[in-house]
Amino acid sequence: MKSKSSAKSAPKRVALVGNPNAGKTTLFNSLTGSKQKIANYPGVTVEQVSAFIEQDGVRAEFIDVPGLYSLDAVSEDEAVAVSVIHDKSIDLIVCVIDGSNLERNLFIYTQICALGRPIMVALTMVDRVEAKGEKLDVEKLSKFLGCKVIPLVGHKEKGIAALRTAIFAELANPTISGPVIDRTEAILPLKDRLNRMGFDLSVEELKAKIQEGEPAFEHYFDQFPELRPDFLLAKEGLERHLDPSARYHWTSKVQKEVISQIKKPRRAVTVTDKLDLILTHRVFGLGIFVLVMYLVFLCIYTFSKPAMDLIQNGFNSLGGVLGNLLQGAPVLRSLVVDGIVGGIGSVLVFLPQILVLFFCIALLEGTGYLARAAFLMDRLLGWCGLNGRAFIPLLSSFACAIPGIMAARVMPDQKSRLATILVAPLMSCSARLPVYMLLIGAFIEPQFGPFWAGFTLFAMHFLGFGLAIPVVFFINKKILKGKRLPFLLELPPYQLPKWKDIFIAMFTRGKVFVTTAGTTILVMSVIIWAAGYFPRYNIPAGTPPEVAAEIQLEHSVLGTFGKGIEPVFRPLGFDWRISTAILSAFPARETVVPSLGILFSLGKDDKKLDEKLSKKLIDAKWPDNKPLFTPWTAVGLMVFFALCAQCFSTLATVRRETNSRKWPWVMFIYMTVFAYVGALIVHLIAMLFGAS
Ligand SMILES: Nc1nc2c(ncn2[C@@H]2O[C@H](COP(=O)(O)OP(=O)(O)OP(=O)(O)O)[C@@H](O)[C@H]2O)c(=O)[nH]1
Ligand SMILES: [Mg+2]
Repeated sequence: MKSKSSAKSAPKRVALVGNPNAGKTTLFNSLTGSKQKIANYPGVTVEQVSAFIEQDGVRAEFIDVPGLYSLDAVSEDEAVAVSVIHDKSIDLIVCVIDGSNLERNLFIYTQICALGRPIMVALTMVDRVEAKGEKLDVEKLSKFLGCKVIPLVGHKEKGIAALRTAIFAELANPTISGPVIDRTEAILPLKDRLNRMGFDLSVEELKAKIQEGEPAFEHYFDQFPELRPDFLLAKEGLERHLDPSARYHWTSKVQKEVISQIKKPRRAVTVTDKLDLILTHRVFGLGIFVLVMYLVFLCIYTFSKPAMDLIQNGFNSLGGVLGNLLQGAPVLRSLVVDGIVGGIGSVLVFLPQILVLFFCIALLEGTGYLARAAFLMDRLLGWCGLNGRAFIPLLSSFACAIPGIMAARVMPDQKSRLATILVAPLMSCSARLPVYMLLIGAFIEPQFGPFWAGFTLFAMHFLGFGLAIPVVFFINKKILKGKRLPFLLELPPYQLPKWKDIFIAMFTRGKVFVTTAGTTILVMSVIIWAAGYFPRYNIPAGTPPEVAAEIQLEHSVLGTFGKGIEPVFRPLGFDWRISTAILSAFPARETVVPSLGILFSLGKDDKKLDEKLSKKLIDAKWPDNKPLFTPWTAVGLMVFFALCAQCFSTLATVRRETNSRKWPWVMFIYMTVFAYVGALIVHLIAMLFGAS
């Protein structure tokens, strides 16, 4: 049989550890074919991730961990990495060291080495070393470090094969680390004395005896008081926690020894400094930041149109074909055409926008601009407790609150972390995008043109952010009384976008969006459809189909329920259909789109199948024949969705991250109140202007 013996033995475990932003995840993805998030700022990876690969019959588990600067963990993500380093079941530690920042990156290496674990080094960013006009002597470095060193250009996969081979070779025959900084010198005086007294002990033997802490050995020096000072010196020298200055001294010595300037730096290196003069400028920097954000929303609005139309037409034809096939079975036909195809289709048409949004965010994260944005915001808003460390989680919450809330793990201060978690969902995530796009496309753009359409989209995204400022201020002052920690975020060098990383970001999020459409939204659509279709009402023959559909819907379970809750939402200017759609969106916000779709088209004239949902909303009427939606109603509904906490997954994530039931409730209640009051204010303003 071909079965390999190794397949039965436990897989070997390999951990990739090192400084934040050193390129660990880039290596992890290349080695294992995974699709973990990569971006150009410290603190991207916040949890432990692993994947298995096999080479020559040896199976190995590769583990990617959050980055850390030293073994003294202060935040939760660092604690994860430290526990992996101390985990005795790890067979090999691959210390990932950024060659262009050698001195600083070697610090953690000196600490790991003192643990006496199997170790090797992956030296990344050698392309940046070259760009600086420097030459790094890899062999010399390997001698200093006392282990194997593999030079790499992570994102170009240069050196990956060599790294893989070296890892498996080390697994078979590991190099055990010892302290790289020689502390045995402290033993020498004692050794000399003992040797002179006729005790022939080597440095190693003496070291072992002192470190074992054998009482008999220590008492021995009571008999020879003149030896005691030398013994204490040796003991202290070996045991003392080597202070950081000694480590820095060593790392800077190594840097000087292995790196030499051979050429002038390439222009690209100085570009970072020049760009930062403008982009982190007190005034210009902020202006550019606002402009960049505006451009992002303009791109989302304009670039996705053609793809959207394509998907829309695809779903319409699918509905048409299936409708014809199921001609003989009206219930099934309505379920498939109105419920399933209509429901999922109405959400999936927004996939292009989601992808454009993620493209833009990945671009900002990948070039290194996001770290600057955090820096700017810290300067602007530090006073209210939104410190710089909070901004990366908040800025990524514009994509999705869940990774944003998890990214708050990098915050060492638990109180600020909680405050950040509580406001993260106020940032307008991608799931709100379909809601905005539908309403802006129907009520803002046709009447006010593309400029105001882009502006509205921008304003909806700004709203939650603007509200987060007083909320954090209040939480910090009144509830948590948090203190402010100084903001220290390393600003990584700017770099050109790495298309592969951007693709990964778009792909993963696109997948989540489509999966949600195929699961939660599918289920909710079917429920809404069924509640609107049953029970069948006896409509007198001869009623026009449009009116018949209306009567049926009003007498269905959905209609009865909707009319029941209408008074709650009536002050916001919403009728029972909008109210029902809002409630149906509790599991996931974007469900409101198919719900509106089903509510406004169920059983209507089939010939209007290819009519857009926006058209149906425009045509919707109050019983007194006034249009249901004015631009104000649309804005009110958007404000509601910008502020509400309708995302079950987010609440579950908050429950997990805060380890309490209280905080998700606090979040849900305060956001719902905000949403309601926000929409109410919009409606009152509309009435003031006589527009409603
Ligand atoms: N020029 C250059 N860039 C690299 C190299 N390896 C990685 N990068 C880039 O460096 C940035 C950081 O890479 P990541 O793999 O996310 O770093 P990480 O160590 O996992 O970072 P954390 O998860 O934050 O600890 C990304 O923008 C990568 O594209 C390299 O060898 N050369
Ligand atoms: Mg990472």
